[in-house]
Amino acid sequence: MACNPVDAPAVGPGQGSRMTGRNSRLLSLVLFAALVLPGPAHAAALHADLLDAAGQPLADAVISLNGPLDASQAPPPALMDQRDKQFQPHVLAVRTGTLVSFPNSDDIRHQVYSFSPAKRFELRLYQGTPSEPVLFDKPGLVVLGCNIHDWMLGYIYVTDDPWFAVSDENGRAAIAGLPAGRYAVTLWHPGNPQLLPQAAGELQVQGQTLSQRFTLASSGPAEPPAPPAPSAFGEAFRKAAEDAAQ
Ligand SMILES: [Cu+2]
Repeated sequence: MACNPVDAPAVGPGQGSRMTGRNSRLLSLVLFAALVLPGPAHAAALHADLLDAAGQPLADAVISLNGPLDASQAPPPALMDQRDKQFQPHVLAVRTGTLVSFPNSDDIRHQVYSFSPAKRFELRLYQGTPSEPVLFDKPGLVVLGCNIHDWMLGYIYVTDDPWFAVSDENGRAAIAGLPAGRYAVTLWHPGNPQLLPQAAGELQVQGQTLSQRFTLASSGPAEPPAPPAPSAFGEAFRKAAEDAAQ
């Protein structure tokens, strides 16, 4: 790292003034950023109500916005948990380039996999948190399954859009910190028959909080399938499968 001043081998009498020059350059960069980049005072929030075709609130729907600024920093890591033999959350939205960890909060083992073109992977049968998170480096939909529990179904929606949110059980999704500008809106929900994202027009943001309704082409709420009721045969079969996999 020859360009790093800390590693520079020569410490001469000129260093003091060099550092001062560097500091003043840094200061002007900070001032430039403060003048050019939109501050919190100009940032707006979007409160979206996501509804199905019948006007009912849709949980686990994704809204994403493509707008005036690209997010250049690496996206923060994300979590897809496994709890009570379900993926938790049912739908996780992340930006392309996100590292996702798959902790297992159950006291049994899971074997998570996906055959989706956006990310094919398999985590060997495990308990606790696997050491390596998985990098989601292509936009697209990643459908998750578990080799031990057939009903386990989860979705990771990977988007290039810098702003996105997943709706809660009331169909509400909030996105904060939006600079003023025009945004292209995209919606997605696992109840969509083709699992395809849906363009939803443009949004003009001007520094105020916006409340807006969006209707998704959806066949209705997509509840995660429930674990099958335990039966003597089913339990014995499951145990045999788990033992065989060990
Ligand atoms: Cu499982």
